[in-house]
Amino acid sequence: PSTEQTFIAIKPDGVQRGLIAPIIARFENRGFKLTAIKLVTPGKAHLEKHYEDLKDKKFFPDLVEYMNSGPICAMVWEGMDAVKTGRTILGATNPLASAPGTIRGDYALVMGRNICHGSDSVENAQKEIALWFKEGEVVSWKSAQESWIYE
Ligand code: YYY
Ligand code: MG
Repeated sequence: PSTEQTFIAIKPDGVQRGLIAPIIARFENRGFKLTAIKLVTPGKAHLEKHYEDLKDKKFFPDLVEYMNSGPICAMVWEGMDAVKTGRTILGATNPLASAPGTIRGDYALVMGRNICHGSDSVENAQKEIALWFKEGEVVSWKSAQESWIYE
């Protein structure tokens, strides 16, 4: 099976609204394997680094303030096509454009409270995992379900 990894973070609104378990369930139920998880408040500088590609956008200060407004549940999920499929599970950036059945399409209405983050490329996933997790916090393990999820 693929060992592609993606960085998924439940943003402060998702944590405050009690959506950690339902979001985790969607990734688990699909067949992805959790390899790292922690609840963190990493601070402004870290969040600015995480979103550094967006630093010139007009919404950047509000985005960082929102991300800095409470704990974030940071995770690494592993499995086949994890990056692209993770984005599909999340839905479109603008929740109003997200299909029902996606996390944003089921739980959110506005872009500045869109519940969760997911890496947009394998390269960015690797960068984000390295930014949010220390060596050793990402656990390599074999799921007992593996042969029932992959052929
Ligand atoms: O990857 P994704 O989260 O779907 O969107 P990005 O374009 O990377 O933007 C990151 C974050 O910024 C988005 O989740 C909400 C916020 N945002 C915004 O508030 N207004 C926009 N016009 C675009 C993005
Ligand atoms: Mg993005």
